[in-house]
Amino acid sequence: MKKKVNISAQDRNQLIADDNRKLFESKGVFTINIIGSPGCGKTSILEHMSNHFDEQFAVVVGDVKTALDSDRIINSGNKNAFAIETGGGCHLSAQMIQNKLKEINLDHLDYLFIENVGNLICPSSFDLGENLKIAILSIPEGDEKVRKYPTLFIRAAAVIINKIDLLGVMDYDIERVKQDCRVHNTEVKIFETSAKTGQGLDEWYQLLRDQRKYLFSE
Ligand SMILES: Nc1nc2c(ncn2[C@@H]2O[C@H](COP(=O)(O)OP(=O)(O)OP(=O)(O)O)[C@@H](O)[C@H]2O)c(=O)[nH]1
Ligand SMILES: [Mg+2]
Repeated sequence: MKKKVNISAQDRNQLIADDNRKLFESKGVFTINIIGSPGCGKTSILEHMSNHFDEQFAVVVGDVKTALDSDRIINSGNKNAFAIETGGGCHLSAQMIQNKLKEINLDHLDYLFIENVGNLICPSSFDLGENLKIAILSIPEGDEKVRKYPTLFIRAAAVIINKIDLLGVMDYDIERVKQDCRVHNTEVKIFETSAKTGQGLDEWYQLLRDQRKYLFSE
């Protein structure tokens, strides 16, 4: 008789994430898990990419409800955008991504961007099979988020500080925020961007190209 093996939800998520990653890598798709507070500018940056990042990419957007953000991305010119409604869940899981992959043709894609549910806590603990986890902060959120929500910043390889166009009108100590990020990860790459003006996004796009080249030249 087969013995039932109980594994935790986290372990099960990890097994599926590893399968997702193997699939992405076998197709040459570099995958990015984007995590940040509600309203920090995740979708706005992806909209900017539709017109300025000259590579083949698809986007999966997780929200508790609605397909508003994937519709925005489609309207900005990238037809390869897909919504996942979590129905209440505060983060995406590897299983949700695996299910959504049935609708996405990975052949000919260079990148897959996953916009996680707006939240600084839960999404950071669930691997989706990505090659790069990035955190997005924004100036109006205040400059203590890295100190208050460290889990994400321990794991993120890159941090985008968005809405940099608002720096002059907010009390925001950007140098201290960068120091706070480096306490958790001395190697972290930090970008100052504005999805509104496009400032700093070319540097972010270059990092994506460099990282993909590095992964697939091994
Ligand atoms: N001034 C300024 N506003 C921005 C910038 N980026 C985004 N916004 C605005 O911020 C608001 C929220 O932006 P979204 O892109 O929807 O943020 P999000 O992180 O995708 O939000 P959720 O999906 O709800 O978590 C919108 O009104 C954007 O126009 C920026 O760089 N500068
Ligand atoms: Mg969004």
